[in-house]
Amino acid sequence: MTTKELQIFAAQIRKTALKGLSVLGAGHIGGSMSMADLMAALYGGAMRHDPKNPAWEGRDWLVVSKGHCGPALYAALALRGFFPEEEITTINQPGTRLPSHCDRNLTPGVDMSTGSLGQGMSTALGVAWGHQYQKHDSYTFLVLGDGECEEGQVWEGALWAHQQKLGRLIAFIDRNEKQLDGYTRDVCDVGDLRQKFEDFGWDAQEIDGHDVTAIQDAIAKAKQTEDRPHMIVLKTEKGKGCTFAEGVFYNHHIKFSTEQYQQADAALDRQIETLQREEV
Ligand SMILES: Cc1ncc(C[n+]2csc(CCOP(=O)(O)OP(=O)(O)O)c2C)c(N)n1
Repeated sequence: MTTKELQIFAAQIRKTALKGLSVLGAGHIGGSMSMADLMAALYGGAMRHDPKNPAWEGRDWLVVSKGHCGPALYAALALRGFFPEEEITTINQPGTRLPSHCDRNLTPGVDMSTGSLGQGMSTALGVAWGHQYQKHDSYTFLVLGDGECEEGQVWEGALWAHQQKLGRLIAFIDRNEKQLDGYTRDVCDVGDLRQKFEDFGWDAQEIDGHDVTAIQDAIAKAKQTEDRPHMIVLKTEKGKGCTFAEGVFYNHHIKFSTEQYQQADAALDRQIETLQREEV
């Protein structure tokens, strides 16, 4: 995909996630919006996948450890054709295949069940180690939250991934500076996460997490180093691109009205139209 196509894909991911959550009028809006551009970069080219064969052996794996942000992942999967787009409106309702938190036994394309923060680090390491042991060339992608990095399990994993030289593990931190109940710096300051992972022996970068091209370039750069795990810290904004959540202090899990949804949806339509009109 071109940069413009990726930007449009990211807006569509936001639109689709909001559409799904609008049925109940509530959900994890903030963290789903902040990682939408990452989902676009991954499913728009950086990650090997086959919507018609989600269990394809040659695929790259994705572990969304901040599993409460399933809606952003489901939106990308629906738009790529892993399941019918209309199914997005069943999010978190009885009998759905799209529960609030990611479940690999329910959703086509979800590689790992997540939701208990910190655990996705360990499961992703297991997947990456398994691929390395079996000499598969698949990459394992992992998405952590910055609040999640307060979990000790993350740092235990950071040590072990370096020890095992997991060069095909590419992790991201959605550094939106907020967690459930406020700013990470006020609750338990995680500091300079790029520097910390570098100190743990990882190849580490920090980039604008809303720049789809920068994300793809950072992934390409990471792939050039084969003997160390990779961390890409994404500087993001919680609620990004959603009119009723962006710039709002508490936007972790929020209720919203049909009118708020319609305004947010219309703003994303305008963004898409502007992108389509632009020359480059
Ligand atoms: C082990 C564990 N403790 C607490 C929670 C409850 N919880 C869900 S989301 C969240 C905040 C996560 O913040 P962050 O990782 O920064 O995610 P984001 O802001 O990107 O949504 C918490 C504490 C949980 N899911 N797992």
